Amino acid sequence: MLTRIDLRSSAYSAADLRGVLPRAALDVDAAVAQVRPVVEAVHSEGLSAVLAATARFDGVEATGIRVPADAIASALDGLDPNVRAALSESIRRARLVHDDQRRTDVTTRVVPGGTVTERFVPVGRVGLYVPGGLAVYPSSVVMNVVPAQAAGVSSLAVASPPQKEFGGLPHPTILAACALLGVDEVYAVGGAQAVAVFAYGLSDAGHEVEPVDLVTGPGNIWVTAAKRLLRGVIGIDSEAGTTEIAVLADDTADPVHVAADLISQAEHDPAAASVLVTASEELAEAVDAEVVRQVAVTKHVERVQAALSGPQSGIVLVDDLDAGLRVVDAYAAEHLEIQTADASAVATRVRNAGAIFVGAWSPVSLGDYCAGSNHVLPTGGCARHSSGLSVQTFLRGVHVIEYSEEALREVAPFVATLADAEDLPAHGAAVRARFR
Ligand code: HSO
Ligand code: ZN
Repeated sequence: MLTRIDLRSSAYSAADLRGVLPRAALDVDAAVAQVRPVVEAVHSEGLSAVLAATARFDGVEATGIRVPADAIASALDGLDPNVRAALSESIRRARLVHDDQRRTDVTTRVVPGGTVTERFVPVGRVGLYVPGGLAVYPSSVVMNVVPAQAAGVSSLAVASPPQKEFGGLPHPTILAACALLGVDEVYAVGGAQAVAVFAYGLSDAGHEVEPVDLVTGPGNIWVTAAKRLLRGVIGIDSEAGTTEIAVLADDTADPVHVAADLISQAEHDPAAASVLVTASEELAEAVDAEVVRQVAVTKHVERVQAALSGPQSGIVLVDDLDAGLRVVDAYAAEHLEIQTADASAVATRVRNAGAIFVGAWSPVSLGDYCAGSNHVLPTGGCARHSSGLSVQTFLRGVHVIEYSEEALREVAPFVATLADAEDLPAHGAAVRARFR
């Protein structure tokens, strides 16, 4: 079922590898052109444009977007107790990890009397986007809200598309997750219009929304396009595209597990990518056979089949583990599983991946829900330069500079020399003026 890409006995550079590895092409720029009118309408016309977009794209006729407090409370009351227990555990573990990872301020004494401190300041107000669409992701509420709260963000709003079958509100499980996390500002709005509301706010009487400083959270191509368009007006986390899993495996891996993991992420979207990288032809055969067997009985068979047979998925055959590591580094998967002998040691050699899942007992699904790690991760090769969502996403490092008179006097000649070298003598003068 999976396409074979045979890279054995070939010597590709990292850049060439990127060209031959399977990857979905997402034309965000084309989508930017399409969302621009929606975003501009929200900016200039406010609520009426939001409601028009909601009617057009979500098929929901609404008079406002704020989800009433009692709807959030009753969503929690109606939540299946098992789901509540599982979400609570997911929150508890995510808090353990994210609270622990909050950076502390660092002061460096550069010279006697001269210090530079990096002070970490939380972003003031954040908008968290939670997708609706093919699947409902209360887990993404957890993954966005927990790091923001761990960072100390004081004002948090969530937006999620209105659902016809739930009276134009976001899915009740999403509302319940908000309630569990203590988030009470929730909007029933999706797509580009949601990002526009976050960026510009709304000033319609009785429907006011404060603009936010930063928008995070995954979304479909329209959400991504709107984030790209509005970046600058707002900060954004990263452009989260369709889910990817790469598995680096050797003949010690269990093909049943590898196939199950490839299928698990293919379940998200027909454009999802599942890639196995191995030097073992035997494993490749066994995984392929297992995939066929398991796909036949999986619930979302059409989606999974489309994802696995698409050009973005496949089995990459390599000469050996070293070549496999070069491939996974070039691919820079959102999720990378290491299912090899001595997996921890192999994992330390990986440089590019959104998150690394080590060994037989750490599947991606664990990280999607309950490992404590974050599941909002860079896709499309962005793991080469970006990190997933974390407490750091919601903090800014501000340098605080404090020098004494003596410390400044001592360094003044160097400042003056560099200022002259850049032909910016007023810079030097600003220092000299203090010592006349
Ligand atoms: N694998 C997705 C996250 C997710 N999975 C949510 C299930 N629910 C992107 O990391
Ligand atoms: Zn997933």
